[in-house]
Amino acid sequence: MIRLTLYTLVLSGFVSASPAQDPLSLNSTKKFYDVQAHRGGRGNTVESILPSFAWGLVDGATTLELDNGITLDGEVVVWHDEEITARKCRDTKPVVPNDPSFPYVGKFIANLTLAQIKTLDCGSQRQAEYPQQLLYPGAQIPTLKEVFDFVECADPTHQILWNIESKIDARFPNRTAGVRDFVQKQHAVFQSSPYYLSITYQSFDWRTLTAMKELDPRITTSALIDEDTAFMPDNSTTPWLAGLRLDEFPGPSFGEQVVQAAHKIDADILSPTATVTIPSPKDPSENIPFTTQSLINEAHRLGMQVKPWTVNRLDIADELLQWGVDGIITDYPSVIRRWAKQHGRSVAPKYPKQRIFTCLRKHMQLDSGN
Ligand SMILES: *[C@@H]1O[C@H](CO)[C@@H](O)[C@H](O)[C@H]1NC(C)=O
Ligand SMILES: *[C@@H]1O[C@H](CO)[C@@H](O)[C@H](O)[C@H]1NC(C)=O
Ligand SMILES: *[C@@H]1O[C@H](CO)[C@@H](O)[C@H](O)[C@H]1NC(C)=O
Ligand SMILES: CC(=O)N[C@H]1CO[C@H](CO)[C@@H](O)[C@@H]1O
Repeated sequence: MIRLTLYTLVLSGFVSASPAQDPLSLNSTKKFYDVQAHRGGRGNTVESILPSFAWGLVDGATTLELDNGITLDGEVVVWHDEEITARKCRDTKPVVPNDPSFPYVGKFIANLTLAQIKTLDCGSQRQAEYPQQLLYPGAQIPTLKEVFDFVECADPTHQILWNIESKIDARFPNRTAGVRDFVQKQHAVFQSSPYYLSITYQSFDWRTLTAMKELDPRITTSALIDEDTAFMPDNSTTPWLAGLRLDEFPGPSFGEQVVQAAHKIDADILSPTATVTIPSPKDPSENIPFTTQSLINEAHRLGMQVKPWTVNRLDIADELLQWGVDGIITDYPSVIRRWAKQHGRSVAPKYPKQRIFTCLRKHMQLDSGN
């Protein structure tokens, strides 16, 4: 009932203006080259905790990129994985004595309450692939609202942009919340935030993108895609693309088919992997990059932007820039920012460090039992 009410309200009252005519959404996009700090900047800090986003601001990101999961009790949390893994998080104590769900490591976010998740220490372990990560022992998985509140403290004039993903599993409905829960719960947090119109909504599961557009056409959407979601090895229809099959689009190239499919669901941005090659659909003995010049040209022809991920190598960034990409999602925002600047792009200002860390101290909740 609550869901229906929200849905009806939004549809009836709020959503008549088109995004292009909305003066508030204008400052969101065109000012700076879009350097996106992936999970806050995973190369520099352990991912997705408040300090990750602090460093994303220090490093002068244009956009903070992050993922959302939905807890058992319906809270929107900022975490990439469906499951709490021992590589990233440690149990501290059960939330109540003899909690049958304890230990929480190894469980799905969708099967844990926020209170259970808040006992986890997810700031103590440096990932082997990112040896420069700063650690913040005791740091908790934040809710989306906590991230917005902290960043607003450090960015009171709301300059930062957001790219927020629904981490829904299109293959296994029992591992995450469903489409309706994701879209409605994320939208409620977006709408009550001062950053409402500075948010891009991204997903590999294109069902959430179409559902979000239907609920609120003012939200910019970005279609994520890679070799695991574009097609299935057995040629069955992929569960990720809202029922679409790339081979049903005219192309002629694979990249053009990807763009045409994303355009079909009215996505504003296409966000393809830029770090893998795939066997060429024309000649499987040859490998082609997933992101190509023809993909980017076709997107621009259809009025879509292209923002690939996760680009940590400047040779790849150089090639993408030559092809005209509109932004880069990276684990190293400071590196991509100075590279963009060297290439004559205007980049976002760095936020005052002292203010950021004063806000961080105020907003960070360390687990007192740890
Ligand atoms: C755009 O920037 C102005 C200040 O320059 C700020 O007041 C406003 O809230 C921003 N708009 C959004 C949607 O964040
Ligand atoms: C989800 O369902 C699959 C079968 O569809 C089953 O194999 C798996 O154990 C289930 N997982 C959970 C977490 O319940
Ligand atoms: C894959 O499936 C599609 C439609 O179901 C069919 O048209 C196509 O020929 C198939 N491709 C291969 C390589 O089997
Ligand atoms: C999303 C979700 O609720 N997943 C699973 C939680 O755990 C039970 C089993 O303990 C599963 O049946 C659910 O599907």
